[in-house]
Amino acid sequence: MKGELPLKNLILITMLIVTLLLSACNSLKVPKSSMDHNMSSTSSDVIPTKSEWKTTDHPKANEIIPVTLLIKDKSNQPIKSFDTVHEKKMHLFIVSKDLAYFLHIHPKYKGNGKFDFTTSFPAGGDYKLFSEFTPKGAGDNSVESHWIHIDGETAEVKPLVPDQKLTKVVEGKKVTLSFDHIMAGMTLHMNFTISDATTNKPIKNLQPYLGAMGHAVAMSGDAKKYLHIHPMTTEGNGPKVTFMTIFPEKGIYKIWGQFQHEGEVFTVPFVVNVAK
Ligand SMILES: [Cu+2]
Repeated sequence: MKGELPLKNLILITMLIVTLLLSACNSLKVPKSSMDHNMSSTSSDVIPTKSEWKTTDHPKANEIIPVTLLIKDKSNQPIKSFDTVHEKKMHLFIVSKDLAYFLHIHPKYKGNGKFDFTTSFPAGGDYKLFSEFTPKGAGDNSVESHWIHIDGETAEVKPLVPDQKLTKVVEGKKVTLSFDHIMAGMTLHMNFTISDATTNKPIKNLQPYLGAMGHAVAMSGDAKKYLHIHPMTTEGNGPKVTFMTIFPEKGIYKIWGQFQHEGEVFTVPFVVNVAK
């Protein structure tokens, strides 16, 4: 009996290591394909897609605008089934060209590759729409993006300037962003630490939002690179939520963290400079 113990321990330890490695792999879901839209068709996990976007002629600011998009495969056939990822078949992000405006919505699936939604734009100008979805059978999500021009008075263009201080107060929450390092092309950890802005007490009762303890989206200053990042652990409900990602290139990025607390979703933006 005694002689079996070390072997049993060895098996247990091996199993533990394997489990840890497997869970590490799962959490290492760096959205490699979505990092660079142009690269998505070369990733083996990603099914190449095309998209067709339709909206009203000359859409105007502050009007409700219907948008439909059709997702097709590379031979122009509609893709008919999609996986539900983070509770939705499609996640859609709308940003103004200067990244000052940000919206995260979920178009409705109408079948036969077609999604639709309505939205309104706060001012005239150019906006970029990023849709993220996973065709059934694909190992990773695809991203289709589209620029839309909105008629109307334009908002003042705000230049993107990296934040001097990575602490912000948003909707009664004090949020601090920190990194283990912030260099392009290397896996990094990005932490959001959230406390109550009035009492300064750490918030430990964040709620899952779309199946994760938080979501983060990052875009390069030119709105070309798009990253949708999920937390690497769903353990605990705050105050610290850690994300893992890779910024594909150096430069200025805007990051929006989204979290849910007491039934309300709040969005906290930061602008950072990613070094080479
Ligand atoms: Cu979403």
